[in-house]
Amino acid sequence: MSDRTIAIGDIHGYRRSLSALLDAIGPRANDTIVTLGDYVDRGPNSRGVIDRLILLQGQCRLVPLLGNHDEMMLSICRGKTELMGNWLVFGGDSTLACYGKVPEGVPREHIEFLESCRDWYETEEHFLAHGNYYSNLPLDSQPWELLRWESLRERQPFAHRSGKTAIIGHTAQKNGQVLDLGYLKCIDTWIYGDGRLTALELDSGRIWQADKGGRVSGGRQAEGGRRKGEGGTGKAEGGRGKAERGNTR
Ligand SMILES: [Mn+2]
Repeated sequence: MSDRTIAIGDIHGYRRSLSALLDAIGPRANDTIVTLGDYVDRGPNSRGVIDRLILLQGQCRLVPLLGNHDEMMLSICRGKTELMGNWLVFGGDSTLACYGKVPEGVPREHIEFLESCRDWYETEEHFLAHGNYYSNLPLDSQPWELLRWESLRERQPFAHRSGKTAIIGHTAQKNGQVLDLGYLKCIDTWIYGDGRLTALELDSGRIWQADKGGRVSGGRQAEGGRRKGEGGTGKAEGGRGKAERGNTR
């Protein structure tokens, strides 16, 4: 069997959904799994998610990216306690509760995991990032603030000049479906709300989804070329994009 590259969207503390998804995928040693970030906050078991990802490192090649929520947690664990109020508002309270309610409760191994996360990754035909990108800048010149923090609701980019398809998370698709613009796929399908956790095999377009209870659907091919703009400029969640934004350039 050929080696697969599989992307997994924003997990946000839903360990049960992640485990169910991984059971369905059945990672093999030569597979590459790229997790798009936002492992923590909002859901019930952020600590369990990081534990499961550390375990996954022994089962396949794991490439974890850093999301804006992971960045906040890491900054606070490194002593930037002035960010604490902000973090708690964004769902950090549920994360902290997993670690004895204090940042000092986060084990060294978990901090090292977050420190090992990168900002983006590329394959022959795809590139992967948490939040957004500039279409006209080379991949290695993208500002990290943009990669981690900017929502598609703030700005929907054009196709990247490399010709590679963008695979991103961060902008929750509240219909639970992958946003597919052809040149860009957003696979944050709102597990912390009413949605699901999504995995996408890049070459085949195969999709798996798990709900909060760990029920898995899919293994089906993606429908190609959904309508342009769908889900990219939602009205209902206009406020969240602003609230989530931590940096301005
Ligand atoms: Mn995010």
